[in-house]
Amino acid sequence: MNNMRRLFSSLRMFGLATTLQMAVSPLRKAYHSARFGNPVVHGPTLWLATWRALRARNGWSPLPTDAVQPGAVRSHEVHGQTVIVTCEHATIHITILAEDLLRVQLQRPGEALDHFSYAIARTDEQWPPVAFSIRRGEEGIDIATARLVCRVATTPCLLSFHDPHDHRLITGERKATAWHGAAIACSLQLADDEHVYGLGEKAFGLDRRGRAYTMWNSDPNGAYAPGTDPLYLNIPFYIGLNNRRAYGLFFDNTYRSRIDVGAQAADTLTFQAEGGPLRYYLLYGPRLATVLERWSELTGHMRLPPLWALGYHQSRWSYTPDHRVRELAAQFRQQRIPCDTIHLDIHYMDGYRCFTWHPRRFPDPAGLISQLHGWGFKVVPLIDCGIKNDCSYAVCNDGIAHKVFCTYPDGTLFHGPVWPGDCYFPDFTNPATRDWWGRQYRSLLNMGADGIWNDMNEPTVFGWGADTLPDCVRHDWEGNGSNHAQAHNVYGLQMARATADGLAALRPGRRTFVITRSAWAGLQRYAMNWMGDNVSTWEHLRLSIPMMANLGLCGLAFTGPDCGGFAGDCQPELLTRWIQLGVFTPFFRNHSALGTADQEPWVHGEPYQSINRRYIELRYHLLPYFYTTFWQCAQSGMPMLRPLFVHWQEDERTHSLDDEFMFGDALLIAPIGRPGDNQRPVYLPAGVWYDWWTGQRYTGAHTVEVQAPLDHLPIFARAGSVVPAWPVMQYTGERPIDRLTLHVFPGEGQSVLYEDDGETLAYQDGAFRITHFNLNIDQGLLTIERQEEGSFVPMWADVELIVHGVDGVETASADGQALTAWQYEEAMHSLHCRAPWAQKYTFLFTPSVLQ
Ligand code: MIG
Repeated sequence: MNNMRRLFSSLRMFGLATTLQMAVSPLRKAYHSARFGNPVVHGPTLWLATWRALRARNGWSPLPTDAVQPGAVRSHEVHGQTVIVTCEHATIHITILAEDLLRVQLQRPGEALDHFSYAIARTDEQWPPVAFSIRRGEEGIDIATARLVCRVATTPCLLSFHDPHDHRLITGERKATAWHGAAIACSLQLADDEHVYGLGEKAFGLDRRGRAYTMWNSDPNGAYAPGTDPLYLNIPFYIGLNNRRAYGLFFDNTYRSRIDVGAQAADTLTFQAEGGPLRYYLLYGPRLATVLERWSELTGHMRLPPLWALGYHQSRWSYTPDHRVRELAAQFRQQRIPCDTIHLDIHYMDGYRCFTWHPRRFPDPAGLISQLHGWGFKVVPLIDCGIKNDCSYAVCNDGIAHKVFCTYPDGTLFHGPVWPGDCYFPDFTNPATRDWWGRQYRSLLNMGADGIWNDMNEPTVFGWGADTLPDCVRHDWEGNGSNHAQAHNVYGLQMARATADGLAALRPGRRTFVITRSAWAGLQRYAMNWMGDNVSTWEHLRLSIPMMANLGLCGLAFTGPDCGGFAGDCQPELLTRWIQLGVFTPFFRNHSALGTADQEPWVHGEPYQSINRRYIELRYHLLPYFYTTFWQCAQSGMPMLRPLFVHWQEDERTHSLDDEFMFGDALLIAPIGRPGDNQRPVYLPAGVWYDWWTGQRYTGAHTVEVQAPLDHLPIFARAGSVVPAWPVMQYTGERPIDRLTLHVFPGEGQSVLYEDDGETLAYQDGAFRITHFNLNIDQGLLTIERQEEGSFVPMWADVELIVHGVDGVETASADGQALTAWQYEEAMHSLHCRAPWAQKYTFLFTPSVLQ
């Protein structure tokens, strides 16, 4: 029944040719299976489906009882930063990379020791050596840095990790590290009240505890539902919050694997992989911010995107033909709804051939793009990874000539159906292929494309059910040779890398914008992702918050869902609430599937249209603040969108809270996620808070009930912060920006503003400006002191101060000069005044006002 439905919808969506391809694909697979063995993974489809279903139902079975373990410790020796522990059946290498960062790697007899990983950005030599000591105590061998102790119990060998005060962080489970054939497993104990976060893109709530997850990048074959696992992007990195102390653990293994977070046994976390090394990195806090910072050093800092990427993006599958794209662009400007970027989905191509344009639908792409540029838009076309097997298609022929495509072990090319029909798949683990791929973008860039959207790169091959390349397919793996079982999970990561590096080479000096659906740990140093095919439902709106939060904790902070939902028709109220949330998602793109109702911000008329406009305008108003949060993330790995426990780690009430979040240091956002709701409870953590809209003050550490009619998104600002803003513009290139607005929330605290040209790499050579604000309040006297570093000169000349939550001022000054031209806004309880860019501002309030 399901298959019939799928057949029908595929006939409608991909056309006859592709559907036929799909139909013959099982036969081809059966043939290859007979020829190359490995029936489990690319065997006949029925076999495969049964196997999948069984596996899904039963979960993975643990390694058999005769699995081998390291056994008792025989001896240990130190080699540079590594302690080598020799056990009866294997050797364990414990490398001290930093005081709070260790790598543990198991070496089985006959196994070469290999640290290579696509996730890791920093080689061992790039970590400055740190001191450590080795003590033999009663409980085993203690390998201690100033911040972390790794205790090796000796009979049998068992690792545990402690802080310097001997608080236990984690302990290996007895009989924990084991292997059987190629499969490996490693178990750790979870504390009773321990929370577990991370693991990449998972369609579940914030805390990962109590479930088992599969790590195998997959297209769920149409939209996913809450609870669908796995999805497109998996990262075997988790953060444990154990007794309020945070640590991170990265299982650096790309094979099909599973992480059981207390599902089988409530107090055990087990990582199990079908192959590859048993290697993990341990990152110790105890502050979460420290773990995030180390993680970003280990896997690489986020690339600073161009400013326009922070604007509003509009997409659909697909805006076609060209005049529809023009009409769309014109609508935005006529409606005066800000928008920076239009995405072009697959129909712009000629028969889904990457790097081509459809001759009738898009006869003059360069002309179209230059017109859109003239209106201030950027254009981001989609490129899939499958290259159509077609002897009249230059990219295909060139790829064959350059040997860039993946092959079976006997050297014949792997091919399988995707949108264009039968396709070849570039091997992105080959540096030469990545270069070749990067060069393919030349024509798109010459026509004016501003960024690139990579899709289907799990990689997905059509079959009956989501499918991919067989395990036996060969990969170059940087010249070392490997197969798809190992390369699968990094395929999307390496494609995004090839794309980003290609763009950077073609446009030196300019920042790149690459969006990808699939990836693995470390993506942030090349590109960003969106969260795939969701659905236009309230459930999906709510789900997107913990999904983004956990991706951010894994280093992939620049992310977002399809705003308004991909599959299904979006109802007016849902779209408006989703746009309100979208303002505070790092990636703000409205996208919708083929055949769904229009979803642009104006389609539902009033009152929705005006509210939608007002909120998209708020995004543009706050761009300097957003941009600063991106810069902070690029510096220190602190995500833009943060679950509350990132700042209030000690407050247990934040540990599972996933319907509100912080955006940056100053703003707490509490979206409305249910139909008809016009109020909601909001938990405000310790401290003083201001309602963004009314200036009302709240004392935190409790829950408040907030009114939220359709035009109201609850936003709270932390006392003691400065939120920088600009006048609203239609697109980020609209110039000049003549004024900087500083939203001031009285209290004590520090804030920062980061500025640069938003486009080039000149900031890497010092062309930036960082402004620090220091707020103080003393008996009604509010002082804002400012310090700056860097040489960048912004284009605004004028400053406006808006002091929130006050009822009147006695005197105000800028560098000692009285400020007189101030206005009072009754509804907002705020004071507005123009001022010079001074070193110090003071406001003396009527004493009763700020208590
Ligand atoms: O199999 O390019 O997730 O955003 O619109 C569907 C068409 C292929 C999947 C992407 C979606 C995109 C669609 N693509």
